[in-house]
Amino acid sequence: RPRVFSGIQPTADSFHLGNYLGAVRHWVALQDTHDAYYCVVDLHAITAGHDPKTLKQRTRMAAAQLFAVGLDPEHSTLFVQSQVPEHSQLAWVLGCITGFGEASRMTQFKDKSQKQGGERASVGLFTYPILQAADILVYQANAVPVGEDQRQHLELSRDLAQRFNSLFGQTLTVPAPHIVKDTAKITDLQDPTAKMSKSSSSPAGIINLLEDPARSAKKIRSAVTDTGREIVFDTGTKPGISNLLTIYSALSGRSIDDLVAAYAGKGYGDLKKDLGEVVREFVGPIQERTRTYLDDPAQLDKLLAAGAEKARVLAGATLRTVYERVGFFPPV
Ligand code: AQP
Repeated sequence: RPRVFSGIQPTADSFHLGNYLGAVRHWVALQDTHDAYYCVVDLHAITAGHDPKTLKQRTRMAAAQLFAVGLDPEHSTLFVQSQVPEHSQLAWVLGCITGFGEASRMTQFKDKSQKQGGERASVGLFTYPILQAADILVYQANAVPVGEDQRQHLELSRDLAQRFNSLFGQTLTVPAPHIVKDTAKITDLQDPTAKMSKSSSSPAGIINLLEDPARSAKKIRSAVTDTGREIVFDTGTKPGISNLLTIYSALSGRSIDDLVAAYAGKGYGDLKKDLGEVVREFVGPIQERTRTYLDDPAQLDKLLAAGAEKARVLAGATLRTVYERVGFFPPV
């Protein structure tokens, strides 16, 4: 079976609908057809400053949500990045074959470092995409389910795999992006031309999986919509309504065409009210299952430890070959 790898940062208490629809939902689908490795990337989560206690709690919350939305430990491997040291070890090697200019071209670094005051941004934030490449390559993953915003980072992972192979001999699998077009970018409810984002959206722009659905419904009612009154799907001229239709369609399983036909002659208010209800029905069971996992942290930690153990078998094998090809001394 082809292998997939993907990761998510524990940088907030809850995932938002962009994380879920752009990435995590596909993780669940792929576990039936692929050899699936998924990771809560806590090493990435310290690149922009953090609170140690919150980090541990958010790591558990991320894992609980992932199990709650349908990751099944029998069908996929879920683990915490810092429990598998091979990620960092491979990242060092990859960092040594990455050009400084090449890393400087990453647009996410440019955006995020600006927010951190330019020069004061951490070196960890700068090398973030190299660690991400190591995450993927250490599992020899064939495909990586991510949202559109991660395309450039994935391109770097491919370049680094190819470069390593040409320098040291065929070792690393070159991964392909797995980006599902329909939900590749969920946008901010208050600024429908920007992506919904933990770090840059205002609270009113984000729908969180774990928030009170009444709050989500209120945010949807206040979502910025477009001029005109007709409900049509056109991301160019109607980004606000199109975003709401995308979310509605993905959560309800109804096609966009079906929704547009159903709302012909109705107003934005009707669509928003119904979408609030769709969100409520969708998140209810997820919130309940998440609570069940969080109520038993010892059991949750055990599931994650088992995941890490399984991940280390694969990661260790890749790292041993990499070390040997690079010319390091054999392990003592
Ligand atoms: N708005 C989005 N639409 C579609 N997919 C999205 N993803 C994130 N936002 C959207 C996808 O979610 C996955 C998790 O990525 P992450 O944990 O690295 O978070 P992120 O990309 O950093 O998510 P945020 O919310 O946007 O956080 P900040 O603000 O820190 O950048 C990835 O696969 C991503 O593509």
